[in-house]
Amino acid sequence: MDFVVLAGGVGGARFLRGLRAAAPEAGITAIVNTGDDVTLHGLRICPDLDSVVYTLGGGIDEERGWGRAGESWTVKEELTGYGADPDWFGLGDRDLATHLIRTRMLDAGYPLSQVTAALADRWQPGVTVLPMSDERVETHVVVTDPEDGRQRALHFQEWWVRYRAELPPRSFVQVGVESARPAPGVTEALASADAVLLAPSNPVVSIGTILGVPGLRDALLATPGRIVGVSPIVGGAVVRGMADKCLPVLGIEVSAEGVGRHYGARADGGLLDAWLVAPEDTAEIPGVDVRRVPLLMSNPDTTAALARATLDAAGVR
Ligand code: GDP
Ligand code: FO1
Ligand code: CA
Repeated sequence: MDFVVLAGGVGGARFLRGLRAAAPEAGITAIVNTGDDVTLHGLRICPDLDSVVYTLGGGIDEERGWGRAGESWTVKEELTGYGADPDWFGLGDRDLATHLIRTRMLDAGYPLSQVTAALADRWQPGVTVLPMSDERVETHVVVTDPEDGRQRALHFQEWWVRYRAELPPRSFVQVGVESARPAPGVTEALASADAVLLAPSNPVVSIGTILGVPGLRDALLATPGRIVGVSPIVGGAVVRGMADKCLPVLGIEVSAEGVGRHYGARADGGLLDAWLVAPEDTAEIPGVDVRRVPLLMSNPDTTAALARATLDAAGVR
């Protein structure tokens, strides 16, 4: 069996870990969002790729959901000592090694997909980890500056980390997406998938960004398997993070039903054959097989159970 998962960072990574446990014999390919990627202190940082590889490789800091376990922050403190901008992004000493390797390989001309494979070789994630594209696509956020009411764009990471998404977002722009293509292996994986799963990731800046890569959505809809999504909204709220700050920008209700309707029914030109929501939520989505199952990935067992439910909905278990 071959499964493809569209994933962002913490939600995608945890779901992938559960799927790997639920279907150890399956071939799993993760198509990971790269819109969060940023260059800081001269280094290229790929948060969602790193969350996925670190989580599946056992190197993740579980509580943060990003960066390395057992981290230290000496370099960050030294950078602050020099007054080096930016001081609001947490670069851990162990994590820095990943960015140094990645930056060196990118500068040498290797595409991001090959850099990711090289980094994953150390971590042995047990799934194939693909960036959504080898071309740079960066999510920027247009906000209204509270000081002067003027609109300005800032990188998603500055909005998310420096301002904690407190500046009201007017729109999200994927800079560079027009000239991006699916990374090598992406359309091939989708063409031969027995099921494609939309992880419980941020529907706007994770899943939405992946689907915005020209050609990717069409490849997804042409997949022979069923497309099954998992709601990132449980009990009417995000489980963590600030997707509830992103959804309204696209007019999406912060609910399991709202996100499911946004993805839409495959039968009506949307994406979903099935949609998993938590028992405490309801979702009426014509044309979509909605199933209510526990959705909290609070430990390996509940996460594997969620993954199994997803495979049941995909008709592959
Ligand atoms: P990010 O890139 O680090 O923000 O991670 P993702 O985009 O992959 O996922 C973020 C989303 O994961 C948030 O909107 C959360 O609501 C969702 N999430 C986190 N933990 C869980 C969980 O245990 N269950 C479900 N259903 N969603 C979760
Ligand atoms: N998220 C934070 O909230 N604060 C940070 O200081 C921070 C540093 C950081 C460093 C490397 C990395 O791969 C991810 C990092 N993240 C941090 C997470 C990152 O901002 C994610 O893109 C968002 O959490 C949403 O995906
Ligand atoms: Ca992310």
